[in-house]
Amino acid sequence: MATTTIYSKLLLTLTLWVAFTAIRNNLVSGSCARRSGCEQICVDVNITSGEYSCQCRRGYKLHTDNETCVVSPVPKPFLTANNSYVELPSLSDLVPIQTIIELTMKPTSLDGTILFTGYSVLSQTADFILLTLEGGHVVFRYDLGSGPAEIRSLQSIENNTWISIKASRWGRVGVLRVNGDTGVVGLSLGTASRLNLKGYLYLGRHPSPCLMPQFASSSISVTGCVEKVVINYQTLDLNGPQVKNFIVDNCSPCSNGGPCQNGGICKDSTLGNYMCLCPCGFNNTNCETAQDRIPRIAKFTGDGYLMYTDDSITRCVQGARTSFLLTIKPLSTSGLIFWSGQSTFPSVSGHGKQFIALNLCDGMLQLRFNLGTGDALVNVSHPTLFDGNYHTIRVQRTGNRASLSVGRSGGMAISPGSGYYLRTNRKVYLGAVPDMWEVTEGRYSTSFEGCLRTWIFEQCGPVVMLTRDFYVAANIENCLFG
Ligand SMILES: [Ca+2]
Repeated sequence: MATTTIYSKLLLTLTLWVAFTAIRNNLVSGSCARRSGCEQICVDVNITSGEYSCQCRRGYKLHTDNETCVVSPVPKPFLTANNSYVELPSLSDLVPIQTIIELTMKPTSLDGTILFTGYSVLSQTADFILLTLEGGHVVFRYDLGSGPAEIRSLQSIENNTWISIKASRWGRVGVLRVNGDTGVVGLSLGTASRLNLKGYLYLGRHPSPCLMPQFASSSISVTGCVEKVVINYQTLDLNGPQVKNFIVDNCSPCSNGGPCQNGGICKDSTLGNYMCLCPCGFNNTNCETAQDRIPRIAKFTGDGYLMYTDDSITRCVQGARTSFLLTIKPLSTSGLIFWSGQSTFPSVSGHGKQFIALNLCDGMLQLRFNLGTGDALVNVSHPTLFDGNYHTIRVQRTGNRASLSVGRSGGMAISPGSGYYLRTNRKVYLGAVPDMWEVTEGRYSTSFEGCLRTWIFEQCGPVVMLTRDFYVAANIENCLFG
């Protein structure tokens, strides 16, 4: 009996030890766990190579040492909708004789309330201050109790550009300056000369526009980023503890499409920075430079991609067969060349999402696919793939059997399980896929660098005009000596 008890205890101890070791090994398996100097957040980039990246919490940004976090500028409010507002403490009696409002913003609409404080039908005083945009003109209205002043800017402002407004009054006399112009002068009616304010100060719309004076013709909020509000030389804290926000976002370089021109797509990168994905035919930081002609041979420089949705292309990729020839000139030894897959992770199957991908990995050409029953991989190395010439890659899949070849090198693989048909989201990418790490579930993180000359679907579809038949083209340049 006693022997059995001791044996049970030993077994239990052993089981616990095995379980503990398994958990511990699992915990320390990532690069972050093994070695990380990250001050706040560490993210494993590539567990095999030990690559990791440091990130910082909101309100901080990564120092140039890539490990420590430094306090970053507090985010500014972005009024996103016609009923957005930021509620700030009352100015009360700070501004009775003189009121100087300096406001910097980037409006994304040309009509609406910018700033309002004062009068409501509930308060005892008629005094108010109101700044609006009306058809692109800044209008400054105020009432000291005996009738309003209305001062309208001469110039109209442009949408989505930074403007600075300086609206001041001294006694009944008011001046409105926009973007440092010479200004327009006005005078309030009657004899009242002191501004007696009650109630909150609002950026954007008053939460109850029906309580505003009838002069406040605009019951909607202007939209856009508010950078700074200074009242009588005191900068207001737009993120203070008493501040309330309603439908307000943070300003970012990509707010409202950002600075990208000619249809470029703005992507926020690290805090305060952005990247423009330029459509075919345009390049430079903000896609502002038109290329002489749309490149016939697509050059990828590490941040570009082409996306196709045309049925004539997607039907040659998904289903029972995938078959195409792609002529490439790689300029770096790693990067995703081709991707088509499902959008969402099918949590039920346990085998990851379905996809087919062609990539370069340290000089090795790889074809990887998953038909819902596990990954299959073909590795092919070709001695002259990086000789600066074009090489034609052949990809062929019939059901669960696929082959990859370039020149005289080739290989094939059969995917595990019973999967036969490939289901994708009917999008086919060349060069990269946006949010690559997440979309490919960590399989790929590097974009293709090099040139793609031709893409031919054998036995299936068309000769694709790479730079004509796309649905989205981002940062594609011309391969000049292609
Ligand atoms: Ca008054």
